[in-house]
Amino acid sequence: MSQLLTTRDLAEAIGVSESSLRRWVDDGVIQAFRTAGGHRRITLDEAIRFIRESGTPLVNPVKIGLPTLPRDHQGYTVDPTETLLNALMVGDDEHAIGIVMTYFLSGKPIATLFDGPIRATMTRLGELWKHNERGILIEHRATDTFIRALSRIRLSIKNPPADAPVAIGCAPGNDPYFIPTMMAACIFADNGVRDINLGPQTPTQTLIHGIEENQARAAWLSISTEFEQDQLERDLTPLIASTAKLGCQLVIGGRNAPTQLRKPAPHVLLTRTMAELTAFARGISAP
Ligand code: B12
Repeated sequence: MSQLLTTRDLAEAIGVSESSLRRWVDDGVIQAFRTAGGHRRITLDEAIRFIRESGTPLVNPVKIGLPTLPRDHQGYTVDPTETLLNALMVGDDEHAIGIVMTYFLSGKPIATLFDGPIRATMTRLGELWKHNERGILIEHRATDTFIRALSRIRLSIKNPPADAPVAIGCAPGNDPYFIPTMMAACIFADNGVRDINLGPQTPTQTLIHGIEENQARAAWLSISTEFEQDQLERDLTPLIASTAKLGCQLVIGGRNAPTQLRKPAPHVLLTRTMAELTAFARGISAP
């Protein structure tokens, strides 16, 4: 997936004429370089950036080396969870990442990819260890594959401008789950908020330092591990107090996030999906 594209490849992928595409290259709308023979070449990452930012539909992904999404017998695209599962079961990470990237470029909001096929695939793989002795191997390998796909998605989203509001977040101490906090970072960046992802196993105090240091307007906490109620309260209490003092909104979500707080606080939002996080991020970035 690191090949260089010709102007014809990209033109055919997005259904425009090659002459329009050459013009966009020459006007600097698409970054390209020239070979020794003077031919324009475009990196796949640049093509992905252009397709997303311009909102141009990807009509023929195969032309840029990406797989097509699965279709039903009438030709309509269908949920790619089964295709992802099949690829991940046999360790075909390139196909799995390709499917994720094609979906990402299909024009649908990224929250639908995160709450939909990626979550569904990981949930199904999480059941495997009960029936299949290779289950844990497959699950760990798939986690790595999705981490790589999400990195690629994040790199394809342009960094919001330096004066955009900042959101910082993580999974708490003793919570090793990487994928959901990466998703949250992508959601913020895609909605015009500068994202700082501190990753899994992050002590509460570290998040508080990060909020202070970056004057973050929002913080997210993704809780996947099942914590004792008392430990969770102990972790959350200083975070809720500090965010209130610093004028920072706090959004808490994840499989094992609390559904309510003992003492509700107006600046804290408990929510469950990346679709809801998208609405929250838009509210943060709105002037
Ligand atoms: C991968 C995985 C692991 C990996 C994680 C690797 C990594 N670095 O990320 C490792 C190997 C570390 C692991 C360990 C364990 N795991 Co595990 N794991 C999983 C698995 C298969 C996938 C998790 C995942 O990434 N899902 C994908 C994400 C995207 O889905 P999600 O978390 O639901 O997130 C969505 C929403 O919750 C929401 N969301 C998430 N965060 C946020 C944040 C905000 C702000 C918002 C708004 C929304 C939001 O949006 C996301 C997209 O929709 C799950 C299966 C499952 N059902 O999830 C089991 C699973 C969670 N694990 C399980 C178990 C048992 C364990 C272990 C106890 C195993 C062991 N014996 O050691 C340990 C416990 C570790 C711990 N301290 O908690 C069980 C838990 C059962 C239960 N009681 O709930 C599960 C359900 C598997 C199963 N079916 O048995 N695990």
